[in-house]
Amino acid sequence: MNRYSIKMRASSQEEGHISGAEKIIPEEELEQYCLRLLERALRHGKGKPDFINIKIEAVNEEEIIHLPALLVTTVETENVREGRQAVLDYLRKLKLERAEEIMDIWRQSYAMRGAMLLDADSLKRLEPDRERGIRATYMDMETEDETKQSACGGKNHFHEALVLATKVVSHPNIVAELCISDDPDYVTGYIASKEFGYVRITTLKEMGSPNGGRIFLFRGNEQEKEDCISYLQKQKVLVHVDSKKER
Ligand code: PML
Ligand code: MG
Repeated sequence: MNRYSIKMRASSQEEGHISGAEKIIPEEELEQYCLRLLERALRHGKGKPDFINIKIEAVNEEEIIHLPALLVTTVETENVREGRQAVLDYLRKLKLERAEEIMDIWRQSYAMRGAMLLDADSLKRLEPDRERGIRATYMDMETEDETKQSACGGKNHFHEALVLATKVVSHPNIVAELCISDDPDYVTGYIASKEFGYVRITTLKEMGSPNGGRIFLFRGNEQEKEDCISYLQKQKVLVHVDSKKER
């Protein structure tokens, strides 16, 4: 099957980044998805873009890695204090000795465009460009049902994040990923790891706050760091979601 990667990003002088999305789809769905991503760029709540970029690249089937989605669990929390405590507990379960410091460093990722790549033990920052960070990209979801359709029209925070987290934590040197959305009206975030899967935490920030960011916690040597960054930014991944397994 011939496939294409499509990436859309939209911005305006006034707002900066407005919207971004990506898909890896069969050739026969290319026109339909281009249109949907264009609609998504034009109808975003953050405002009207004055710049929209749609990039389309052919993808060979042999280049794609197929991964099963991480198992999903949800921790219901009443407020931000409980939510952050839940993340801290998981960091401790993952035997990360400097868990509290990681929680503090997370704030530094709010101003970044991509994610922070942090050494899980020394807490040294490993991104080559600290402002840009690391952007995990070239990934999409494969599913047999209509979930995919609904996920493409408007933004489906959960499915897009599950795909990204599955790609990220599947790398042998990634210990965990932490994420808070930067969307002001989206307060659910997560901690993902091979050991505990994708753990949604229902309250990680106050409603209305634009502060969000990601940390990829890494453990390995210099060569493994280079390989990991290359995997995150270039490897094409399709994540197979079985909607019956979502809890
Ligand atoms: C984002 O806005 O890109 C992050 C979304 C986090 C989704 C968390 C969830 O609902 O599981
Ligand atoms: Mg966002």
